[in-house]
Amino acid sequence: MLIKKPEDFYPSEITPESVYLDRRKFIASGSGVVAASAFGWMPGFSGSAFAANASVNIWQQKMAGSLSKVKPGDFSTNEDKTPLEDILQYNNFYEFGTGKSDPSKNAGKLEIHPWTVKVDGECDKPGNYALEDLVKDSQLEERIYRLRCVEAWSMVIPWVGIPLASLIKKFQPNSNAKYLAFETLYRPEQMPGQKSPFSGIDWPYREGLRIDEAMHPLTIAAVGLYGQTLPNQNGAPIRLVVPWKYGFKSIKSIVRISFVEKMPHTTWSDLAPQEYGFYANVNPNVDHPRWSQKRERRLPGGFLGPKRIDTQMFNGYADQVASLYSGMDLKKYY
Ligand SMILES: Nc1nc2c(c(=O)[nH]1)N[C@H]1C(S)=C(S)[C@@H](COP(=O)(O)O)O[C@H]1N2
Ligand SMILES: [Mo]
Repeated sequence: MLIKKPEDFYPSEITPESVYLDRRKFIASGSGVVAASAFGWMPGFSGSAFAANASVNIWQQKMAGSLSKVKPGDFSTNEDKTPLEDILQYNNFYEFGTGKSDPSKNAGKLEIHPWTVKVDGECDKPGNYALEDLVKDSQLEERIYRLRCVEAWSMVIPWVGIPLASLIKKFQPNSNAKYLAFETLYRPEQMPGQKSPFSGIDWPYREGLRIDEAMHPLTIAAVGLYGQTLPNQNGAPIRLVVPWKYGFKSIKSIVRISFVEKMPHTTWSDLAPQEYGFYANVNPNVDHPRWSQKRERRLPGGFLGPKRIDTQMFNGYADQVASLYSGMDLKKYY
């Protein structure tokens, strides 16, 4: 199955009524950010879809010290942030199902501690790293970024993370390392979407970046949002965030990072290469074969309906990243 085209989910999943109904469910078990920061994400919602899980609690406790020292990072937008409940309940995470509300329903069982990231390939410090050791002596930063999905909706999310470049430096890539390849966890017992034939995906979910893209100061490894550890449905405990690219590049729940010489295979361009390229830079001038990319629907909608805005070149980050692609034909390298 392909990523849904906008008409497939518009407007049924996004009418103010349905957002309101979902929100009621959410608010019934606590009140948004306040509940979340007082009790942590999952415990605050015990008895609801956001079931507590011991591994989540352990990870939150381990991260509490670093999260209390988050500093504002560079490049943050001052646009209105998308409310927490929308970020928690409108997700793409096919490991938990293809529906927008499947991840919030199904991701509560995912165990995120202990978590190991395997680093291999063209680098001098390969190994199996415990996530806490990777994050331990890093200064966490808040980055309020636009997230633009290829399906033509967008959010503004206050991530907490570390520049990916600072992680990469620890692994000491050698001169053969031209690309990075990333893999998501494969654990069908806790990820029901991996048992279902409907996605068509050859698991694990894979993504990749050119090394200069990976080292760019905008690229982060996110470990939190809204000041807390990452909710499971948003890619706990660690995910990539590449804000000038379509959302599918920002791979969730990473367990492997490989330094490679050749452009790696990636999930969506393997599934439908004519629709999803390796670069996947946000570009209003290059339409998806089945829909326009000129505009986007910013979540949440207003009382009168969806909020539609123009899509910006490189998702508004052209000043920072356009030089990475100088001389490249972006219609060919989409
Ligand atoms: N492993 C994995 N990562 C993934 C996806 C996925 O299905 N599996 N979906 C991608 C897509 S299409 C988008 S738009 C973003 C959504 O991130 P969010 O749910 O945190 O907003 O995650 C991306 N990362
Ligand atoms: Mo997406």
